[in-house]
Amino acid sequence: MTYTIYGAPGTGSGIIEAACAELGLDYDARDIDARNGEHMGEAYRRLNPHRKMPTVVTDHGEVLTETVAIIITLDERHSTGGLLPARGSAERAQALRWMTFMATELYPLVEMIDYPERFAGTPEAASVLRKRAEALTRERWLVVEAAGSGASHFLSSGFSAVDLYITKVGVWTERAWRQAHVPAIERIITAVRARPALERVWARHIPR
Ligand SMILES: N[C@@H](CCC(=O)N[C@@H](CS)C(=O)NCC(=O)O)C(=O)O
Repeated sequence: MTYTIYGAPGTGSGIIEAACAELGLDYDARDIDARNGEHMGEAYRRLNPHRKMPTVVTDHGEVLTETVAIIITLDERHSTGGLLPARGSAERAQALRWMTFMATELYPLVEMIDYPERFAGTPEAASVLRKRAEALTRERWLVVEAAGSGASHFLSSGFSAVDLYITKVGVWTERAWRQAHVPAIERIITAVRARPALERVWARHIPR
């Protein structure tokens, strides 16, 4: 099985490339020219009507979107890979809880920071909204910080896809702020960036 991952360097498609790399799966990262709006074009819309990245297409032609759903699907289909704790376990419940928190409470703020004009009627309102979204992002990272194990992985049971999620979404918040205010998150990011299986992914997705 080869997974085709549509995305772009620096975007959330890095989470899925990292998940595939950790599982040792074949994947083909297809970069979209997002800076020039290729994801807004007709060809990509036919693939993903919501026009967000990533979109994953399987060999069978299945289309998968939504980072958390893709991670859970990969884990279900390749459960020996250790992406998530065992089904039904308390640790898995916490993994799903906190990945969903990041996907629904943190990730959407990125769109408000990057494209405030989509949500606000005037340039002034857009500027206020962006600042508010930046402040809320920091507040919500503090919530994640307090919930983790404190070690270099979020779950007390060890490395999981939660750490991949934290790393990719976390690097969108300023490093100096992370170092000063969320040291446990920073420890996770450092550890995940050093994982040998992920070297190729981070070289594309996280600028030094
Ligand atoms: N809920 C989606 C969010 C995906 C998302 O917002 N992706 C960003 C890139 S990191 C995107 O496609 N942005 C393009 C845009 O908003 O125009 C997921 O979890 O996959």
